[in-house]
Amino acid sequence: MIAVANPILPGCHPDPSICRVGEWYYLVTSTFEYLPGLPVLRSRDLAGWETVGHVIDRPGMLDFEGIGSSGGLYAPTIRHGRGLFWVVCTLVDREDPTRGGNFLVTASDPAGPWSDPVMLDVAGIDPSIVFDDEGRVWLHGTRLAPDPEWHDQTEVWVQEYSPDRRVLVGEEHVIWRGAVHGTVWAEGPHLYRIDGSWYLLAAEGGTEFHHAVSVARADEVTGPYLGNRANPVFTHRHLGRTSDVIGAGHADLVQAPDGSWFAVMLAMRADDGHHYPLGRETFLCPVAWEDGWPVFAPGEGRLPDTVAIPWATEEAPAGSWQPDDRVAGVVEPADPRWTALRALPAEVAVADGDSWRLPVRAGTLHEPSTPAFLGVRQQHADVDVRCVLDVHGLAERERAGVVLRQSERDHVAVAVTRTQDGLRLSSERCFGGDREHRDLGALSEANEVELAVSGRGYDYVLRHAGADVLTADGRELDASSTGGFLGLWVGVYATSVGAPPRGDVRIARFTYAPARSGGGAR
Ligand code: 6LW
Repeated sequence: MIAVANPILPGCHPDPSICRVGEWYYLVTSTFEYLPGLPVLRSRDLAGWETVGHVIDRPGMLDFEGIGSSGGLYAPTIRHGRGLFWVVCTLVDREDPTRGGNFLVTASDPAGPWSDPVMLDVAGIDPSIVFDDEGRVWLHGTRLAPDPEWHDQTEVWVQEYSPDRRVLVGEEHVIWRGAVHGTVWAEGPHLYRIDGSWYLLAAEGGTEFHHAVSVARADEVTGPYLGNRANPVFTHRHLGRTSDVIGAGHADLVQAPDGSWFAVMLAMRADDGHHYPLGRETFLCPVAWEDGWPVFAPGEGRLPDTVAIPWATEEAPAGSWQPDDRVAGVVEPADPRWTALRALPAEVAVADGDSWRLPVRAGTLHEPSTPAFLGVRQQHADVDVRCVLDVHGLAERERAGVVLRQSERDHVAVAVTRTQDGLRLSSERCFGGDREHRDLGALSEANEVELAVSGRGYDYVLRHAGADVLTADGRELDASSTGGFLGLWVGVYATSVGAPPRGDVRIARFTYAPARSGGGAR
């Protein structure tokens, strides 16, 4: 038996969805504008998780061109039924609602390959899928109410899906608008068939501080759904701002082989009760059934710091995404943590032995293009990310550096630019789209430069050759200040700032090291 520390997936892993097939649990989370999209993690014990693949991992599966930060891939659902794995999800363009939409993919192996997406002709977000006793497939999801009684009122719909015709069929039913009168964003719905009843689990209150979980029950999949009198059955909002974990919600249920139940859900570690630079993370919560209803964290009523898993015997396996010293160190090109913006890492960079060669691109970090960028999630509040860049391949007026990124509008960076007279160091601070670029002087000529980003709670320092260059306040870069849905990423970028690109930069070494074991914000 081991006690699993929450969050089970630290760093930006929001909107978790889980299912179990035989002895394996599978889990997916949202990835927005980062690719590969929708990591599929598996575990045999709910304790150690390893990435087995990504759902969106081939060029051209979906069009991310121009999709701004915190658009892209929203809350996915993973299920197994009719002999297949199914993932339903939404591609969101916040600027252009006519693009993207809800889609469905299937795979016989959750490691992939996943099918090309089948686009679904239904508006909204947070789709989910359930199979009835006859094997019929029911899709459900959330959308803004067409006739709202209050702002941001949503409704949950359910409709049958024909796997043969690949379309929604039959009548659509609106089954839920949240448990609380006046609530915003009843969303993230999941339907379950349990002991002869239908259960609806849904988030409400919005995915921030007021997030909550409600549950309802029906005899038929199409309703009517009767809410539990205890709704919302789980939330941290009543704990106030002195709680170091806030925003718990968007839960999904799973049953273990021994009959016990668990939920995964998102929540944020916020030392000051407001700000969470690591984003929305995945937490595990024990669930009991009482009088036909699920009780989350029974007897405790809040996400536990640790969850006892009777059958877990091993710590996280190597290569897991968990805060474990064994994942510290060099992040090799084959590491599943690498992501690029709106394109796959292999579309923007070339793996060359144990380093990446990153050809310069004209795009910068400021616009929703596909820049030359490769980065990883910040998963620990206290962390040191160091990289050695070989800049001898940079052409004149080209720049390469490290960035601590929330979005196009919000990031800080330190970079090296090749000029006629040699290399120059510069810094960039972007908040709310306002940019401050500073030239910091000439550097002595060298092929390799060492740049670093260190975080200690809310305090960030960007360094060159071990010397502090720039500081940043994580409270100004987190989603509660900037808007959006993401945690911070640390990456390398290269740009010719609009000019035709000619050169490249080599990421000779990139290390990610938690600064203290456990790595938590608390
Ligand atoms: C997710 C939805 C939400 O789809 O945030 O505000 C979205 N609510 O449940 C992105 O994580």
